[in-house]
Amino acid sequence: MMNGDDTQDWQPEADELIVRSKTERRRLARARALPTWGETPEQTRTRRTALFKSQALACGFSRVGVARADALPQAQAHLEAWLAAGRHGTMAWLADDVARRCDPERVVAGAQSVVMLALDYDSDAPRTVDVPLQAEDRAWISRYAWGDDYHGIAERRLKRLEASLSAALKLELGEDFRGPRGPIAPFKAVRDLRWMVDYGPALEREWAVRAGLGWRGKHSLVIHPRHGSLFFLACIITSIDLQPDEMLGDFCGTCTACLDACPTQAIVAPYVVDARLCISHTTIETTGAIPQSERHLPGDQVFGCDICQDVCPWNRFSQPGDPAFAPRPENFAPRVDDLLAMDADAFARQFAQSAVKRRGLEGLQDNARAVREGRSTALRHK
Ligand code: B12
Ligand code: SF4
Ligand code: SF4
Repeated sequence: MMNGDDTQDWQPEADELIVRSKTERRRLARARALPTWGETPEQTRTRRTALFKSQALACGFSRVGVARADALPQAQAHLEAWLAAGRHGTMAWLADDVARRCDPERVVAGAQSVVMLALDYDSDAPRTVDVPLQAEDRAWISRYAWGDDYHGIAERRLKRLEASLSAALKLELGEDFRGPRGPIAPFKAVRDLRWMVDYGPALEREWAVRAGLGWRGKHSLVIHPRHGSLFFLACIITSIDLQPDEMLGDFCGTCTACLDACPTQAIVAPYVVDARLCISHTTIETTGAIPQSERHLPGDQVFGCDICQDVCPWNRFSQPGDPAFAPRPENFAPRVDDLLAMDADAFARQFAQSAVKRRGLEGLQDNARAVREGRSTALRHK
């Protein structure tokens, strides 16, 4: 497969493909991802699936899986019940346009496939449960925020992936490209391929499970049998027909370690998290100061929470992930005093690249105060 630059200066003449020899045509077809004459629809699908997957890995994603872009009526019912119970807390945006979130066709006209991408972020650094945080007056920043913010990393890689797919496919899809519901304009990435990470209109875990990237653990996160759950997800919805992957089984069995360990009982039932009780919500999603009624929730966690994943047996053997997420030493279990003494410049220096910047200096210091209050009063939940 050639990359975009290789194909840019090549324009087919009207009868160029006809006069070339069969071998030459095949070579060209392979090189430029043109459909080989005589290729069956199944072969085209297989070839395009291989293209998506190889390019995704080449762009730096750890794993990739494909699901059929079906509507998700059952997931929609679950989501609506979850929202109706108010479990989304302050994240009002999650209730916007629920139908769109549960039907890829509403995101990309003629959607046929959902491509799910994983980005591993584990490291050799210890788990929450192994660090004597209180003894040293330290607080926990979630593992996902120790290195670079995954939104920026994933977006850059998704843009590269989109560019390389567009370059490889535009010649063969070109003017002839039709979606399943009638004509669609010539291949345009915005129309026929839309990527998103985190905040887009897609239930990423539902798709990841369907795309064979793992199963939904009882803590609600997706777990892979060899890679654990410490990976981010990104998503591409496309009108291109790709070969779906097999789903994996559910290997939680009778284990309840995450439910038992959650200090705030936020996992209200297997697979269901009430965000209002989840420390991650309190310490990341709160705007301004944490309300009085919630100040007992953070415990030792000053930003995000890893407890339910750190006790999960499937994370015991996970390997260090992408170097972009390697921990910066200063972000690992910082001292509460240091956070409270921080000024705007120090905050920018330490967290400019990290997801922590989202909470802002004042927010982070309010989180740190809540940790301190919990330690000095009977507010602690454990
Ligand atoms: C909102 C949100 C949160 C909220 C709510 C969490 C939650 N469990 O829903 C808060 C702020 C608490 C949160 C916390 C975290 N998050 Co978050 N979050 C999201 C976000 C943006 C949307 C999730 C969503 O739609 N929730 C609503 C619920 C209802 O959706 P759902 O769980 O998918 O819904 C299905 C199931 O609940 C099921 N269902 C509902 N009821 C029932 C009942 C039964 C019986 C069954 C079987 C099923 C079932 O049906 C629903 C529809 O399929 C996603 C990104 C995305 N766009 O998907 C990231 C995402 C899920 N978060 C992620 C991460 C990493 C985290 C944290 C680990 C961060 C941290 N260290 O602090 C924690 C983990 C907390 C936890 N245990 O869930 C990753 C997960 C990666 C993975 N391997 O799974 C995601 C995918 C972001 C990303 N792009 O990587 N998060
Ligand atoms: S992230 Fe923390 S608070 Fe939220 S469900 Fe997991 S253990 Fe509970
Ligand atoms: S801790 Fe146990 S129950 Fe929870 S997700 Fe992991 S294996 Fe499943």
